[in-house]
Amino acid sequence: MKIDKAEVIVTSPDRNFVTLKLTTDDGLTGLGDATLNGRELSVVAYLTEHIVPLLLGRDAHNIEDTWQFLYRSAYWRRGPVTMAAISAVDVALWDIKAKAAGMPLYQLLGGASRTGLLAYGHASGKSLNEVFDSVNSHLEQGFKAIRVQTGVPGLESIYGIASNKGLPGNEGVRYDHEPAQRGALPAEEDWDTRSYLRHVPTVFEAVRNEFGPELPLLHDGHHRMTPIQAAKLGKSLEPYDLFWLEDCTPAENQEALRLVRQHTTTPLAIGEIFNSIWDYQQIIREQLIDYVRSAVTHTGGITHLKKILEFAAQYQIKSGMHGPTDISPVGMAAAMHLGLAIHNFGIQEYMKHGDKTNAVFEQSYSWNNGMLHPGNKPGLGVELNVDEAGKYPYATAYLPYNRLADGTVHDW
Ligand code: EZ4
Ligand code: CO
Repeated sequence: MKIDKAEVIVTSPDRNFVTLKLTTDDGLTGLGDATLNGRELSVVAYLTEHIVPLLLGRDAHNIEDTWQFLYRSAYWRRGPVTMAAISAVDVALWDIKAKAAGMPLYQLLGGASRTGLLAYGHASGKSLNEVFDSVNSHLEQGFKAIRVQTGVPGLESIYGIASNKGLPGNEGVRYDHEPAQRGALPAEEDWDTRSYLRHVPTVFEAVRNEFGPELPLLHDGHHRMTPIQAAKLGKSLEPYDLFWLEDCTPAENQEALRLVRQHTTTPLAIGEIFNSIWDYQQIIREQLIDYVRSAVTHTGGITHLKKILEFAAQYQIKSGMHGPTDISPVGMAAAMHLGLAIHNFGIQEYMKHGDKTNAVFEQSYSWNNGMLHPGNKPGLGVELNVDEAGKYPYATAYLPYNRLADGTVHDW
């Protein structure tokens, strides 16, 4: 079974997505997600110029060998662009292998370890009232775990707050929470860590009082704190029993988390911008985190993320795969198959895609009573509707960035 055709498809329903489609000589097709929010075309170039020519004629069954060949033969290893490109190849090959076997992909990964995947959604609001409304609306949708992001007094526009502007063509319809914005330049947001550290615990206190002790609550610090600030936040959130505090520090400096860990029992999750096992080596070995945030899409595919998660399992660290809307339905399906199969599944982030995206990517995964399931179609269970995809050409979009009050650029 040889790879006969490799196409890179860029489409922008609601937002930009990059998809790799492989076709074998016996007519099977496989899809892989290569979307890198705000830097999509760099992955398109990496795939088109440097990977597609290497794939044609290769045995589609040799997934591990293809992974090692692409990773090692480049010489220049790792990095978000390279690893997103390798991920797309890897997932497309798993899709093909599972279709060839006539099985849903999770069967090839060891079979189901559970009946469904606990998923969390994104509640947010500028004011406490808006936060409560958003939590209520998520409960009505069936979510059994909820991330809470809140506005901070004095800051106009910050990460994690859904805008009521909506998407182009769907103005006025809230779309939780889409940070990238179409336009020629990145939007500028505000930041002040001291105000944030003062305000956030008051919001979690109010949310706990309103919604009770049982609901799992999560929060994303989005890389803004120093280790000692993160330690302080973790400690001040302890009474509200968070499921996790995410990306509290930038963590390029893995040792930073030692200090956070020494001061707080709030569980820590990190890694959505990591791209290989080497980003995790120290923090897993030293048990500095509780959840691995990597997405299949950004961490070298199922082949590589499975290795990270198996390493994590030795230390009782669980999965908490990244699942924002910038992971395409192809990437989400890959996460669901992997999450269903591994023993140390923790939780899956799930932001529902918009209607246009759902029309481009025909899905067989399901959302029922707060739980996700990848479905039982052979392969990943996602197909790309080429006619729908063709309606939405690439549109320049950037993630925002941050400045402090004095104009200093800060981590976003
Ligand atoms: O900002 O995926 O936990 N989720 C997140 C996301 C990220 C976006 C960046 O592309 O932090 O909202
Ligand atoms: Co995050």
